[in-house]
Amino acid sequence: MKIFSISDIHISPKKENNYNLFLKFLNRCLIEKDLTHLILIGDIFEYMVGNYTEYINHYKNIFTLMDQILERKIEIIFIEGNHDFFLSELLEDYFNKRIIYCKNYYSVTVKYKKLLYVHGDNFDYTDWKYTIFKSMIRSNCFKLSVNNFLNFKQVSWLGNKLSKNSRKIITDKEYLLFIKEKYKKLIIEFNIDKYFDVIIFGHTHIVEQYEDDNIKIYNNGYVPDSKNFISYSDNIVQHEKI
Ligand SMILES: [Mn+2]
Repeated sequence: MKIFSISDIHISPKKENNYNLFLKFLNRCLIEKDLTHLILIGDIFEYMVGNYTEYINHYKNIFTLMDQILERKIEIIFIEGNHDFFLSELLEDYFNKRIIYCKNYYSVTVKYKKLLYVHGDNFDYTDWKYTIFKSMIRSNCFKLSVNNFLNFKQVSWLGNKLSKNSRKIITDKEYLLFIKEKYKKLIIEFNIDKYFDVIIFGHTHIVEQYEDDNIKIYNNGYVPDSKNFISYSDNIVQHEKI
C-alpha cells in the first residue's frame, strides 16, 4: 500500500503556477508504481464552494487527470479544507460516486499502523472566534443558501472576500515557529491516548516533520513554496518534491 497526500496548493484561475504544480503532481500519481491511495487534505483550491458545474469548466485538466487516476483503480479521497467545501454533490456526480468524500477526516490502518489525515483547522480549539465563524459558514443552512438561493457569480464574490481575509502573508520567522510549536503541541495533546501512529495535516502552511516514539506528525506546508507532497509506505512517511 502506497499513499500520496497533498494539501494547501490554493489553485485559482489567476495562479497558473499553483495550477501547473498540481497537474504535475497528478501526472506523477498516474505513473507512480504501486500507488493505492491519493488523499487530498484540503485547500487544494483557493476557493471552491457549492455545487456549481462552472468549477469543472475552470479546471477541466484537473478533473480529467483525476478521472484517469480513478481508472487505474487508485482510490481518491477528498477531505474538505476551509477554502474548498460543500463539494460532495459536485464531486460524487462528476466521478460517478467513485471518489471518497470526507467532511472532516480520513483514517486508514496499514499493517497495524493507524493513520489520520485531516486538514487541521479544527485543532486550534483556543481560537473561539474561528470556531464560531466556521460553525456558521459550514452549517446546513448556509449550504442550502449557497446551493439554492445564490448564483455562481454571487458565491464567487463571497468566496473571494472570505479567502482574502484568511490570506494574511506571514513572514515573521518567530511567529511561524510559534505557530508550528503550537500545532505540534495541540496534535500531541489530541493524540494523548496514542490512538494514531501517524497524523498528516495541512492548514498552517508550515512544513512539519516530527517523529518521536509515539507519533509521526507531517505537514507539506504551502505547496507553491515548499513544492512538497507526502508519501507513506512501509511505515515510512516522507516529504517528496513534486
Ligand atoms: Mn486551510
